[in-house]
Amino acid sequence: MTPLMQGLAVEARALGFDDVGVCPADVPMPDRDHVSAAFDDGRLEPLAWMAATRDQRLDVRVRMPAAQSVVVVVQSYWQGDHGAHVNADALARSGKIARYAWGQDYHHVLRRKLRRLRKWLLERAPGAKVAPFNDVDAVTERAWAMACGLGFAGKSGMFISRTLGTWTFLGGLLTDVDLHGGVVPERVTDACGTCTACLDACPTRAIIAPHIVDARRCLVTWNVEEPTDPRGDAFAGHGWAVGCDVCQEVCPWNKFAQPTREPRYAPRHVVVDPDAPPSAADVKGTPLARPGADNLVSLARRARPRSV
Ligand code: B12
Ligand code: SF4
Ligand code: SF4
Repeated sequence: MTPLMQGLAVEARALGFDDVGVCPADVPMPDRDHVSAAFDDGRLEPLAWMAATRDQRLDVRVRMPAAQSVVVVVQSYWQGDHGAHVNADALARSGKIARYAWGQDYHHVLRRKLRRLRKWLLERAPGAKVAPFNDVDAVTERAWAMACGLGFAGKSGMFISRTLGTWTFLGGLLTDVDLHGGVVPERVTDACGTCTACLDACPTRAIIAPHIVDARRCLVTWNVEEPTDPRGDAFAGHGWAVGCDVCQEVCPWNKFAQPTREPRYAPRHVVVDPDAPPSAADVKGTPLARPGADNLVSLARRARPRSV
């Protein structure tokens, strides 16, 4: 790691990121063949927008040919269980919202912080190319978090930090500045051991084998990404109106979860009550805008079919 990267890491932590790492952009992307296979086997088929950027997802230098470094940041969003924020009656009659979607949209929060990190770097490396990425950008973030030595991908597919668990968002910077000084970080070895809790608990058997999530079966595909697609009706909501946290709730690595330091993630909505759903104005600026306010009642009904 160069002195410039050491400074950037201090800045990243001051901005509220909980971990940060860097690696050379030309290291082979971890799990590249597995990501490629997910496209070939049709597991990502409902997410048509991904196929259009397949090449970039397999190689960051397609996105930025001059890239020298990949910086990855990790931010905890852990705020406890649903029961800590809503009473038992409301919980029983409502569809649950996955924890990532309780507060302000993480895309807005991370993007703002990453833009500030980019500005910090540009002040010290004028004229450099620096491209922030987060979620919707075609960078396979879990793979690069592993390449930066920040953790490993569990059998659930989740990126697991040994110090933060799984309740984290990822993002980063792609840049033509050499921030690694030729040092390739040591990888964190897979530490699932003999545990199979996530495979056993997944309500739709979407984790079809260790490390392999079939997006065609994952609840999140049908209650966030494609909420109106009739194919989603094949899967009951299993209590979840938006997203699903089951494979994280059972993960023993989450005993290391750290409470988020981000006030903008303070819970606004933790359940969708089908009799009192949030309005379009209520969900503006939150991840609930993705499935859309118009779909929340039907998603809550699918989550709790007997309660309506
Ligand atoms: C498409 C997508 C989805 C899809 C498909 C998920 C999937 N597992 O493929 C759907 C809509 C289902 C989804 C669900 C969720 N997502 Co999502 N999603 C993405 C997105 C945009 C791309 C992921 C991707 O490329 N998938 C293709 C697969 C093949 O790649 P991968 O998931 O990265 O898998 C890695 C490993 O599992 C491993 N691997 C894959 N197959 C195999 C096979 C073997 C044998 C081995 C050894 C390894 C291996 O290789 C990959 C790279 O290392 C990323 C953001 C991004 N730009 O990367 C967010 C992202 C992965 N999602 C995120 C989150 C939070 C979620 C949910 C938890 C949301 C929720 N609570 O409702 C769930 C978790 C479901 C799960 N168990 O994975 C976070 C994950 C953070 C973390 N700590 O891991 C990300 C990084 C967004 C972000 N910026 O924070 N997601
Ligand atoms: S998010 Fe839910 S449905 Fe998707 S893999 Fe995890 S437990 Fe299964
Ligand atoms: S629940 Fe167990 S098998 Fe699944 S990711 Fe966590 S440690 Fe690994």
